[in-house]
Amino acid sequence: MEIKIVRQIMEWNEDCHDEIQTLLNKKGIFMINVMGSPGGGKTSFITKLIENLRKDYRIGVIEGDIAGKIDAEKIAFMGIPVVQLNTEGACHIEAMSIKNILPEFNLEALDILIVENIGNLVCPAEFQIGEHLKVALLSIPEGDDKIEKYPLMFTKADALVLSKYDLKSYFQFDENRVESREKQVNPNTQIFKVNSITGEGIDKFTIWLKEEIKKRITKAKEE
Ligand SMILES: Nc1nc2c(ncn2[C@@H]2O[C@H](COP(=O)(O)OP(=O)(O)OP(=O)(O)O)[C@@H](O)[C@H]2O)c(=O)[nH]1
Ligand SMILES: [Mg+2]
Repeated sequence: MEIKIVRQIMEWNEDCHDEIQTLLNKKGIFMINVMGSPGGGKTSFITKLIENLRKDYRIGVIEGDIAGKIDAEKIAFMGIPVVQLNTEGACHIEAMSIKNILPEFNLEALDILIVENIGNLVCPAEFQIGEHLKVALLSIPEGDDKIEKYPLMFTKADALVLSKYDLKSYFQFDENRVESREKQVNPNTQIFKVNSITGEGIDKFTIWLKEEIKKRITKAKEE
């Protein structure tokens, strides 16, 4: 079976990922790729995370959507620099798009760049976009079988955020099933339980993220 075209795109994309990382490392910017299903709670999670981080870090956001600027408007409303990327049909963001968008930001005035990927559990997992960290959201109403059905997303994730955790009592969601499956596909993934309406659980994620950023800075100094 021929998969040439896909392979070429992946190789090309991989180069671009490295190029972006080199630039971001030079500027001291930490990039986070937030992925998950449509409506899984990505924007809500990002806004709560920004509230926690903004006193210590200068944050920028790239909002990925197939169309429109609804999410970018929510971020702009917070006074955070944001660019909306419309993929016009593509189900994931590619590194080249990020590279093209970076000049839209004042990179000297950024510590963290958060990218909200296109709502999809499949394609975004396949493409590196220059990020230092991948966060996968799985909301309670989506069901506890998603790691088995969409393993790549959860294999690649550095953090698994169980979002809409406040809805747990309304759904037959077996948390142990999710946790044990995640351990099988990626024993290094950190699991967090959050309610992005009240902000419950975001503090724990923030503490972990700050540690990851520190580790990256130490590593960059050694390089
Ligand atoms: N109860 C509850 N609702 C939530 C939570 N997080 C998000 N929601 C709701 O879920 C809906 C979708 O949230 P968004 O944050 O827009 O989800 P998204 O993943 O950014 O959606 P797309 O960008 O369209 O893929 C909204 O109505 C939110 O208010 C949560 O933790 N608990
Ligand atoms: Mg969104």
